[in-house]
Amino acid sequence: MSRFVPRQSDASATARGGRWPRLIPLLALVGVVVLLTGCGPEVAQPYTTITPQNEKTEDIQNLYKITFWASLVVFIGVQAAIAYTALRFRRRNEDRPEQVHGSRKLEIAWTIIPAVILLVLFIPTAQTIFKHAAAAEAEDAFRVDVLGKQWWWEISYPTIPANPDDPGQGPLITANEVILPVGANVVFVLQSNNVIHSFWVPQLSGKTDVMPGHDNRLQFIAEKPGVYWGECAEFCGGSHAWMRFKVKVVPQDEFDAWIAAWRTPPATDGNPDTADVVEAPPAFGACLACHRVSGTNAQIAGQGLPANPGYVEQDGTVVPGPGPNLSLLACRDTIGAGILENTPQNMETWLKRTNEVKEGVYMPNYYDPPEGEGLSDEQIDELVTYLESLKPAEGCPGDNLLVGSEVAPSDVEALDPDQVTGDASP
Ligand code: HEC
Ligand SMILES: [Cu+2]
Repeated sequence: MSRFVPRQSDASATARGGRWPRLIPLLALVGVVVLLTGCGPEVAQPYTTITPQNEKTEDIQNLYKITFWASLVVFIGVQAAIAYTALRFRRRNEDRPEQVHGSRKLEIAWTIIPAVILLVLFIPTAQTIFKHAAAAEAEDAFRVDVLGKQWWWEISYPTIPANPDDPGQGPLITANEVILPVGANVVFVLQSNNVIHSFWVPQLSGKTDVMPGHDNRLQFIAEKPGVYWGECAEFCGGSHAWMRFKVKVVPQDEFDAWIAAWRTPPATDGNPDTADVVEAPPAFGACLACHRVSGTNAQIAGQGLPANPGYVEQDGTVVPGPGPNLSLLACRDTIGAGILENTPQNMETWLKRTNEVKEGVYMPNYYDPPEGEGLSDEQIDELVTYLESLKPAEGCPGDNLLVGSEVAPSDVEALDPDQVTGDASP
């Protein structure tokens, strides 16, 4: 049976042709919508991969461009061949066109062309991979250890002692915000003892997996002051989507001021009568199993990579593992690795409804525990006041640094250009 459709009558051909003009506005509309998705100030899309902010992401962007243009050439070539074939060999009469079997020329061509395209993509890709892998081994780099937890990040600075007079106190440790001095050649050592996470700051680097039992390294240079958003890019459990972080790149003097402030005891008057933790409300005692505040005697919580809280150790004991280090907590933009903006109101919500706010969270709810013996509203208020006071008197790092990637679209016009110290805009 012939697979050719019988010729239409003239009348129905016209009717069929008549449908197209009506589709054109619809197609145009779809096209416009698709185009619009690419609009808006680029700096306001901190998770986009196509606004590189340092040499490394420029290099990645260049690979992307090569791939894009190569794909475009292939696309146009294929479309042209389809159009040519359809027009040149369209049915003019009942004869079938010449039937051929095999064509050496064609087969050689469609073997060689993809091989060439692959080489064009492979060589620069391999060069870029080796260039940056070598940089991650640099001995003189500024090392930052990143521990992937469920579902937050512990950040420690092995070269910066918590207390220069007492090396036994270990390194400076923080959580969910990586503060860096501008220009630093940073090597991140990525570690996990739970599941696989992936550390990703789209504007500063590609992603690198955070593997249990294997330390991966990731290097980049923080070239411009700015606030860059990152997230966990490997599904790691129920609250994976709320495992976000920020990289705040600040001038060296602000970085030094941040370290000094981190080492300074909190200047709170939360409760001048308690000596337990420097001036912390007594209710904070419940929190000490998992949290530390530098400069106080709240130093008993674990740090580093012990098991997650509530995890049963081999000898049968359940250990409360470490939670985020709360030093200078009020400087963090968010609570719970991005799930709530850091405001007093939200801090109250976090403490009262911890497990509702963040699914599967390893922090117990102390306001309304199953046993019914929770913290009172008053105690929660005290805790909120205390936590919100944990910041340096001179201001937080990056405070005066309204930079591209931090700016929400609606803020763009309101920005005072003189305030923008750094320039993260393309
Ligand atoms: C059993 C351990 C544990 C105890 C006890 C505990 N927490 Fe937590 N806390 C955690 C963990 C784990 C997280 C990280 C949760 C997440 O983001 O997934 C956390 C997060 C937080 C955060 C957010 C920190 C940030 O940078 O986002 C605050 C604030 C906090 N806890 C305050 C408290 C207070 C106040 C208490 C006492 C009433 C307390 N916690 C008791 C384990 C604990
Ligand atoms: Cu994760």
